[in-house]
Amino acid sequence: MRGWMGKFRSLFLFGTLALILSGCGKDNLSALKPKGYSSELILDLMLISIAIMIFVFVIVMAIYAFVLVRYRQKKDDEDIIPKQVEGNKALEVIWTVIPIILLLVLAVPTVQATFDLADRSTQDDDGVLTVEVTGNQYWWHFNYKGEEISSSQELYIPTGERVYLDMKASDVLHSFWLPSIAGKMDTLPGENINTMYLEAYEEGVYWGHCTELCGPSHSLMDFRVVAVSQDEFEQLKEDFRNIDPEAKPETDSAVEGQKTFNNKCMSCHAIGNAPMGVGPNLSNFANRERIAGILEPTKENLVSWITNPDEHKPGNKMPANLVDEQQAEEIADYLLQLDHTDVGEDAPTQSEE
Ligand code: HEC
Ligand SMILES: [Cu+2]
Repeated sequence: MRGWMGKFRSLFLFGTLALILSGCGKDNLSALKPKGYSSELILDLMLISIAIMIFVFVIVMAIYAFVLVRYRQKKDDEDIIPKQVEGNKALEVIWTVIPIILLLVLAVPTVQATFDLADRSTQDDDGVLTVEVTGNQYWWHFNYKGEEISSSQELYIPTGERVYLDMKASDVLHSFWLPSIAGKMDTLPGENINTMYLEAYEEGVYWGHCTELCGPSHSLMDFRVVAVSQDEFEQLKEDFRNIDPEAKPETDSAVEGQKTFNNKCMSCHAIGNAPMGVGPNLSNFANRERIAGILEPTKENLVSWITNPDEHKPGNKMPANLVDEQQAEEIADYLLQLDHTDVGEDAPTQSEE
């Protein structure tokens, strides 16, 4: 019975572990597969500390095993008291000096990287982009400083150059975590602006999460960073500036949807460049990787979101039942044709394995 239970238990343990670990392999959400300057630097630090830990572990375990075997009590030795040693200068020097060296090997690159990641020396240079990031329960807003464009849930950046982020929160603490490009930075309510920078090496769509428990839908507070070439980024700015919120959609259903949207939804949402509202900016909504950061961008999901957002993100600040089912469908037709730029459409997305 016991044996069977034991076997079952380890099977269960390994099964669970395998499940948990399989969640760690997403290409575009992994600190272990860096695609940017900061994440590469951070991975190097992790590898140095792991190497040092393994080194210490192996040496200590080797000595431990050696002592266990070499100095164990032998058959006829019961009455013998071994030679008593009180202190050994050489040994003490060794086990003080070696850890100091190890700590230095760890400290020097860590301090260097800390200063490097906090560097803002080029932020005010010409042509350097700063994005003002705001964390909200449960969505992210991005305002491209001096560019007169803004976006929500999805941040567009050019590859191969530093983009600075000036970060804050509108309500409670959040944390912006973008493991494959950079690290993690808290966003604080109030006057304190935290900063970091992103430098993506490759074009692509990178996934991010909020990592500061901020309410019931904290775990659903996702965002995407779309890195495009510098030329495409120029094009994107142009396209975004030209968004006309009043542009007439092609189908009758979408035209109706636009009317209802302008009546019932514009108090919180914006299309085109506008200061941050109560809800996300929906410019270019049709190009989004996800609805509300989490849902596959299908019409069905969108209608379901519009009629009952709370079902998808408990506790979020969008009211339910503002419109009936048919109006929701018309609005969905309208929103799903807000396709104002081709930029980023062919950026490689996360491999779905
Ligand atoms: C009281 C303000 C408010 C009103 C009115 C409102 N919304 Fe929202 N809406 C929000 C907030 C806040 C969110 C973000 C929810 C979240 O992700 O936590 C949101 C999210 C959304 C999203 C997902 C956005 C994204 O970035 O992917 C859609 C789509 C949406 N709303 C559509 C509508 C429609 C359509 C209406 C009108 C019927 C509407 N909203 C009315 C506040 C509002
Ligand atoms: Cu959050």
